[in-house]
Amino acid sequence: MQSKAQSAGLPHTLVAYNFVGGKEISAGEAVLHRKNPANRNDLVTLAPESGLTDVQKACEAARVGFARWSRTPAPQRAAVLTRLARLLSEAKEPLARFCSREIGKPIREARGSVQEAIDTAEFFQSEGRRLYGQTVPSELANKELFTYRRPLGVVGVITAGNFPIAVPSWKIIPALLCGNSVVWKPSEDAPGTATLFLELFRRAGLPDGVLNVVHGRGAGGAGEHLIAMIEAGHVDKISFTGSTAVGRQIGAAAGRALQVPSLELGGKNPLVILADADLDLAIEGALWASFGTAGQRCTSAGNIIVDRHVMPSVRSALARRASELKLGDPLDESVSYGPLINERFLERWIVQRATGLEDGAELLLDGRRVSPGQEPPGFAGDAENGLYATPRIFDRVRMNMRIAQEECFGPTVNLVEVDGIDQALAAANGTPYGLSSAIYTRDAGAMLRFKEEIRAGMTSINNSTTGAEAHLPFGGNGWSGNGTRESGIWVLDAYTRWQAVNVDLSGKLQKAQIDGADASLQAAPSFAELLPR
Ligand code: UN1
Repeated sequence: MQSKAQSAGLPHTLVAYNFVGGKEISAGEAVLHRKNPANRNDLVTLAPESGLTDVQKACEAARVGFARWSRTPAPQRAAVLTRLARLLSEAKEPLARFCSREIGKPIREARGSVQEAIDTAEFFQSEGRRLYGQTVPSELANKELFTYRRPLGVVGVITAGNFPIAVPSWKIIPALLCGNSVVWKPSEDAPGTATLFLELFRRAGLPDGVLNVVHGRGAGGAGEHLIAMIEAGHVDKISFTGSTAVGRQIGAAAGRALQVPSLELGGKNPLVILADADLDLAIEGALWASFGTAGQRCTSAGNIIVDRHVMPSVRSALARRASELKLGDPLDESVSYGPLINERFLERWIVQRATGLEDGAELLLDGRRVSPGQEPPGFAGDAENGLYATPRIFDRVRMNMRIAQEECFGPTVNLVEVDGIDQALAAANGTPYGLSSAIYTRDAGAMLRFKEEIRAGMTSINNSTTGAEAHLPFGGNGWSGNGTRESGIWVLDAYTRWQAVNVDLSGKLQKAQIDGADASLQAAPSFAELLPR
């Protein structure tokens, strides 16, 4: 297949297209401009701003694609994933570099995020030869019972900008393997990365109409239109990664249509350090959980909950190590983190400083936007044109403060002092979220209690809150999601429905719960005969 993703006459600018029914559809009048967050003069991608009709057409094309794809044997569907895994491996470096330029993810992390998609494709290529149902014994003679996984239909996928390859792969790959067709609305922060990922799906040999892409904004744009398609009867399932507020809207629309959406939402993830912890390991983990990806992961640590006996050491080590982090151009292999993904995240992160101070928290490290003349030591970026921010650490934070409760994408973390495991657990469970969690301790009893009592979908023992592996269930509870999970065998339940089938070979009408029950009663001695007369 011929690809038309090309430069716009502007050097280095990629022109993204909508992809509907196997056809590339260029932008009309409304165009999204995606600029490099490390250098706002670098126009990375131009993409269509899709309207309601564009989204509707994509859903119609997906309905047509579904008819054929759902009847393609699962091992043949999986063969596309075998090729996709190979193509992703071959394209890993250029894809990672482009992703790094488009959203500012440090190049080492961008490679990791492509690897996550490779791992996912490899896992599900083999699942195509399983996708097991069950054989179940019948209560009646000459009768067989079976279960089958059936695809749902058209799946709408809406994804965020912070993991523009890994997270879409978690949704699109299993949805397709299960026999569904997809309409994908990628993040407006990463339309170019989405287009390159789509190109690989096309080259892997996906038939027309099976994967359709519509670009645009979420609120008031293509994302909102795709959600409207649920009640219009054009979409059978939505899978969404993004904010809790939007997740609630999707949940309401899906609920009215009696659908179960997959919702991966926000987090305010606790990382606990008990008094007996290996402190060097804990500081290393806390640093990576808080400031890796500039704190822009749904699994980033929000509250570092520290036993009072080790708080002085944790406070000084964390402040020192955070102030030594190297900020700069994400393509520089040596940087700890790059810019924020967009202005919106930067603005909210700036407001969070005032919110924390108003509520009585203290600044251990006063993270600020990097501006020309005010660069931190070792800074290796463009302060004038990049969206850079230095690490912020709030100290003496109490769990009832807004900064302890509200998610904030950006380099910021809170220190919360506690006394022992009971208080640590209360603080760790003290937000409405429940995505990821971590504890550092050498005490097996404390590990067990944390595993059993923490209300989070994911728990690390002596490891960071981030870095879930691609074949373990990923997802959260409370404000972090509706309990659906991504990845591994667990995600199959999100993209299939169970069908129960019975085959009766007896040649007569056998009545379940009636004929079988009577037959066993006749064989048993009569209960009445046992009673004295
Ligand atoms: C996200 O931020 O939406 O576990 C996903 C992690 C990554 C995925 C994060 N593998 O941190």
